[in-house]
Amino acid sequence: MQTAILKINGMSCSGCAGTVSRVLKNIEGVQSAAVNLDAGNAQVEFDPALTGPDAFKTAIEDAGYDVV
Ligand SMILES: [Cu+2]
Repeated sequence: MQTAILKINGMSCSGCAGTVSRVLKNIEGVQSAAVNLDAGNAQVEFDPALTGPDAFKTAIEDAGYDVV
């Protein structure tokens, strides 16, 4: 497993954090996703053979948030 920390812009409430968490966990190969609303980031644990930060960025942007 590998861990990535993503900085996310646009999350304004716990609903946003929940959405981001859900889309990340829906990606095949993602083991866990911990979204911190106050810090505006997400810590993702994933299998690098199956997925990676590019897929996380795409999924988060599709959900309406920005990865910086
Ligand atoms: Cu919100």
